[in-house]
Amino acid sequence: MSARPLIALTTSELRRPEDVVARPQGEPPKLEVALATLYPEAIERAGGIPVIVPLLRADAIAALLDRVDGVCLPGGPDVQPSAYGEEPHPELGPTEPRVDAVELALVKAADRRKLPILGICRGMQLLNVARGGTLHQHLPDAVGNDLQHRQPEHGCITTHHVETAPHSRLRAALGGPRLEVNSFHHQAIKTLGHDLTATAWAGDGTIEAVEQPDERLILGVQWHAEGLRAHAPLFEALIEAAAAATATPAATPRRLTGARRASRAGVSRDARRLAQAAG
Ligand SMILES: [Mn+2]
Repeated sequence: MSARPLIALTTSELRRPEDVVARPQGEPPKLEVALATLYPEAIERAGGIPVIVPLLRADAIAALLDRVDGVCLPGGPDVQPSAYGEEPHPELGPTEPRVDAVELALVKAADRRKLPILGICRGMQLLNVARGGTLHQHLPDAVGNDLQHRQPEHGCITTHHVETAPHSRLRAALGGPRLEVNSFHHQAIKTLGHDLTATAWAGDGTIEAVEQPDERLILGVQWHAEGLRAHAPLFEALIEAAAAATATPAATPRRLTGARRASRAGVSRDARRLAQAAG
């Protein structure tokens, strides 16, 4: 049986001590990383093993990415506009520049290693910024308020639809030209980053999904796919791509025994690490 792919799952939210509820028998409130459990659950259900990534220094990011097979970027706070050369808009939400720096470095390191990436909500926006794209800091300024992109309903409820591009991975994964999605964002992609193409749009023209139009799986969706069971195929696509990226066909002929296969895979992985040591 082949190894289950390891997926680096970043943590984009920090909870300040003043935002943490003190429990009578608990530890005193302190700075915490926060991540909805829906993300690791979706990765595990799709066949991967989530590796939850805290704030790391650059050398640790490189060392981590040498050992994982794919990346998932979750939702979270607004991206600091200085990351794409803009001044803050009055409606900009709270930002976490330290988290931005770690995640932007992680995307660039993943790109150097050609790892598959799935970005969700902020994750898609961050992927776009890492590739040199820009964001609408407050979407109503660009498209008005006819369509509610910040729904009050629970994440398992869909509130608007998107039209998908023909021949896109997105349409292939989820089927059909029209998808029902949830929506929890007040920012959106303004200009696309390099090697990204839009593959879904809301009725008001908002870009709701991006991908890289080549063999490598780079997928971003503006909605919270981790909360929609019908969108599990997006996580399955990530795991499949991660498994394929790690497999080295020449090193794993079918007739090898399990032990020899593991040993060969170890050798090829070490070679891959050496080759990528510069990155
Ligand atoms: Mn939306």
